[in-house]
Amino acid sequence: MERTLLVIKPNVVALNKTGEILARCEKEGFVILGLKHLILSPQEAKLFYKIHEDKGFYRELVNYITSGHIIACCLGRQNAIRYLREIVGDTDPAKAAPGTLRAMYGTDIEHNGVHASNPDEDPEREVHFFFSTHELLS
Ligand code: 3AN
Repeated sequence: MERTLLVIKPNVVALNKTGEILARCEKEGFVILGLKHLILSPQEAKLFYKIHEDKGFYRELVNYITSGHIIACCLGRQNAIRYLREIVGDTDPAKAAPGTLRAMYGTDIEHNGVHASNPDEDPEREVHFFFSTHELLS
């Protein structure tokens, strides 16, 4: 079973949509291996998004993800990394296919509702950013 990371971003958590999203993931065959409710500090957020530090939207990205409680969720499934990206949809909610999480819960490209690990950006690093080994079901 492969692992990946899903983050439900602050405005979606505030809308009380966490259960709905986790139920969708389970329905899609994912197992919840780890689950955490937390607020990132600006330092932690900068580290998490370090790969984007030279982008024009970096400051806004850090401001958004630190603006309230988030849910970090480690999900397991066969082909988890690519399958989660499929159900999350395009980075821009306006371009995301109907029924994808970003189409359903995102408002615009800066506030796209959820994060899913990118296969090219070390999903295991992202899982371990939030969870130590003993916190995860194996
Ligand atoms: P994805 O999350 O789909 O892999 P990335 O890695 O290109 O997208 O971008 C990381 C995050 O940065 C996105 N989830 C989105 O919140 C934000 N972002 C990406 N592109 C833009 C943009 N052009 N303007 C504002 N925010 C952006």
